[in-house]
Amino acid sequence: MKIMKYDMGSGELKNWLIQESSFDERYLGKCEAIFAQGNGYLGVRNALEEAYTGEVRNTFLTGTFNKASRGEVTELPNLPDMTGVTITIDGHQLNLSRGQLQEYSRTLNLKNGEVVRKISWVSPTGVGFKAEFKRIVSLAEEHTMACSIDFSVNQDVQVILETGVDGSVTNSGAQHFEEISRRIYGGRDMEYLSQTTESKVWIAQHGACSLDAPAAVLPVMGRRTLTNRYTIQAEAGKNVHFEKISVFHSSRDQKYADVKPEEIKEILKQDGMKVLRRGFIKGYEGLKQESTEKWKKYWEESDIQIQGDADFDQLAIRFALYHLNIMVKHDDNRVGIGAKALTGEGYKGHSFWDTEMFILPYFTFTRPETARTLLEYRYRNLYGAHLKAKEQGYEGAMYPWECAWVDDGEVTPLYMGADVVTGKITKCWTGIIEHHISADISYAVEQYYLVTGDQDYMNQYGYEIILDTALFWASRVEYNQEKDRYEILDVIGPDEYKEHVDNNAYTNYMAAYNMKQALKIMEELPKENPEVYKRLDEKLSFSQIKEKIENCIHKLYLPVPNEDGIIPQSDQFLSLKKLDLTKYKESKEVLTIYKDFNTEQLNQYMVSKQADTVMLLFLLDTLFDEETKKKNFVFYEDKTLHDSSLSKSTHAILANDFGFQDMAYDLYERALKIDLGPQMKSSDEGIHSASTGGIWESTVMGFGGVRMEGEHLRIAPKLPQKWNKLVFPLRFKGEPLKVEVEKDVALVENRGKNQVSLLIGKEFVNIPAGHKVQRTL
Ligand code: IFM
Repeated sequence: MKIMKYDMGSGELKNWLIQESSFDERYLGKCEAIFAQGNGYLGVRNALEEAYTGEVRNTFLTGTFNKASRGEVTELPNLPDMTGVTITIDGHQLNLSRGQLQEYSRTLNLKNGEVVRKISWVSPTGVGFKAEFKRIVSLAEEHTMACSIDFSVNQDVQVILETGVDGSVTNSGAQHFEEISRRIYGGRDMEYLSQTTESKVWIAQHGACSLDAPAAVLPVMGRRTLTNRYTIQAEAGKNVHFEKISVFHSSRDQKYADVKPEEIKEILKQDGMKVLRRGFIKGYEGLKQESTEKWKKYWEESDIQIQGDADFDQLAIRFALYHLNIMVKHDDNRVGIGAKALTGEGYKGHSFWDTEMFILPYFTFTRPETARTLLEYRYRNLYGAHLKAKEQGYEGAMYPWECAWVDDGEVTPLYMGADVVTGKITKCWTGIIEHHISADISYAVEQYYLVTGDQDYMNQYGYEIILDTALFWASRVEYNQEKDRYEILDVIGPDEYKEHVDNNAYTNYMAAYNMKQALKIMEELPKENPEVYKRLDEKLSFSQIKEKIENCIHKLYLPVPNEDGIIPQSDQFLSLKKLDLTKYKESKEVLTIYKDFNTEQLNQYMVSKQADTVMLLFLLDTLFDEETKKKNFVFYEDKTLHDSSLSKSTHAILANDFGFQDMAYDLYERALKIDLGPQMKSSDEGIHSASTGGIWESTVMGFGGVRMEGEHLRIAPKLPQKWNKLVFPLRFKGEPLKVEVEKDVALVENRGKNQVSLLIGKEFVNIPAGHKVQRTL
C-alpha cells in the first residue's frame, strides 16, 4: 500500500511537504517519527490526537535522563502526554479504523514545521465528522507546543472533547515519575508536576484550552491524569474551533542550574504559568507566526537547492535539514544528540559516535556555533571518559560508547535482543569493547578547528580532549613480543557484525592519528601559546604523555594492503568464510541476516554490517594511493549489507569519488530513503539522526565535493546525471560562502567580511569579501 506521497505541493511549497495520504493503523510509527516536531529542547512525536493500539506517544525534554530501576541504564524519560485529545461524537469515540473514513491526509510542512491533518469520517451511527488538526512545537518559544482543531458535524449532536495531561505514559513499560501534583486553576489552566524517580529532575507541565462554542467544562482527575472535559452541543454544518497551548519546563533547564533544590518547584510553577499565559494570549496562529519567522531565518541561511530531475532528492535534503535543526539544543553544552534525536525511545536518548562522525560535519561546515556547543559537551564528558578508563584499567580519556548526562560515564545496556540460536538474551559488547569513539571525537575536534579556525575552543577544550584521548590509546595498546609490535586487540570496529577482533584497521589507524595529533600539539604549543601549554602541562603532564606515546607509536601495527592490495579490516577478516549475500542485499528490510545467524555465527563470515575500512578511507584520505582506495572500496562494498543507517552515505561519497556514478547515486537514493522510504516499520523507534547528517554529507561532501585538504577547503564537485544544479551554503573560517555548482562550472561567492582562500578543483583561489569566483571543472 502506498501511504507516503513525496511530490506534493506546488508553487512556493513545491518539495517542502511530506504527506501521509491514507490511514493504516498498522503503520502509525512511521509518521509519528518522521513528522516529529521540536526545537532541540522539546521533542514531540507526531502521535495522532485520538488514541490507537500500537501508537507510541512520546514527548521528551533534552537532558532529563533518569534510571527507571537498578538493572536499567539511564534514559530520556517519556513525559506525561499533552498531545492526546479524545473526541466523542454522539456517543462514539473518533477512531479512524472504525466507521467510514472518506478523506485523510496528514502533512508535514518542512518550511514552518507545522503538521496539518484533514479528515472526513462517518461514525458507526452515520454522523459525518470533518476536522482539521494542526500542531506546532514553537521554534521561537522553546517551552511551547500548540494545537488547534476545527471541526464540523452534519447533524445536531453532542461532541465531547477531553484533553489535559496524561501521566500514565511510560518508556515501553518503564515508569520514570513520582511525586505527582495536579491542579486546575480558574477552571482552565492545568498544572501537572512530577519528578523523575532516580535523578530527581522536576518536570512542570502547564496547559490551557479555548473553544469558540458554548460548552460545559468539567475538570477530571484520574490515576496520573488531569483532564478538562468539554461537552458541546454541536450544530450541523457549523465550524467549531478549539485550541490547546501546552508548556514544558524542567529543573534541568540551563537557566535553573544555580537554583536551590528547595526553591525549584515554585519557580517552575511560576515560570510555567507565565509562559502559558503568554502563549494563550498569542493563540495558535500567533505562536505559529512567530515560529514560522524563526524557520524562515533558518531556511534563508541553510536551504540547499537541487535542480534537475530531482524532486525527491530536493525534498529529502530538506527533510534532513529540518531534523538536523530540531535535534540539537544549539546553546546548551550539557546535552548531546540522541541516535534517534528526540523522536523516539530507541537508543534511550543516548549519544554515540554518530554525532561526531555523521552529524557534526553539517554543523562544523555551516553552523559552527552549534558545532562548538556539541564539542563542549564532549569536553564536559571527559569526567565520564576518565571514569570509564579507570573502570577498564586504562589511563586518560576513554569515551563511553553511549553517553547520556555529562558525567554519567558508560550507559550502554549490557544486554539486548534475542539470540536466534540459543534463545537467550544477547550480551551487548559495544559498551565494553567498541573503543574507536575516543579517536573519532579527537578527529572531529581537529576538523572543527581546521574549518572554523576557532583557537579559543582549542585553547580551552580541544587540545585537552586530543591529549587526554591520546593518553588513553597509549595505555590501550598491547605489546606483542613475538612480532615486536604494539597491537590493539579484542575490539569492535565500526562493523558491528564483527566482535572481539584484533587490529581493526579503522581503530588502529584512528588511534595512531589521535596520538600523532597529540605529539604535534606538544611540539607546537610551547612556541605558539606558552600560557596554554603551561596550563595543560600542569594538568596532564606532557612529559609522561609524550613518553608513553613515543614508546608505542612507531611500533603500532597499522595493517597494510596484502598481495592483492586489500587492507585487512582486522586480523581475522580476510580468512573468514565467504557467504552468498544476495538474499540479504536484495531484502527490503535491514538486519534480516539476524533471522538466520546469531552474532557468534556472523563473526565467522566475511560480511560487514556497515562502512568500516571504507569509513577510514573517507576520513584519512591520504593514507593510501587512489588505486588502493578504489580497490578496497570495491572489495568492501561487495561485502557490506548497509544494515546500519551509518553506511550508505559514506559508500555513496566514495563511489562518487572513484567515478562509479551510477552506484553513487543508487547508494545516495537508498540513503535518502532510510527514513523517507516505503519501509513502514524502519523508523518506529525514531528517525535515524546520523542518517540525516549522512544525507548532508553525501550531498555536500559527496556530490558537492567539499573536503578539507589539510588546512585548505577544497570544493571539487561531481554532480549526478539527473542534477543540473546544486546550491549550498558553507561557513569557512567564519566567512559565509554560497556555492553554486552546475555540470561543469562551480561558482563560489564570499558573502563574508574577509578574504577567503580555497581550492576549486585543483586550483587555489583567493576570493575577496563580497566577490564571486567561477571556475570550469
Ligand atoms: O552508532 C551506531 C552504530 O555504528 C551502529 N549501530 C547503531 C548505533 C547508533 O546509531
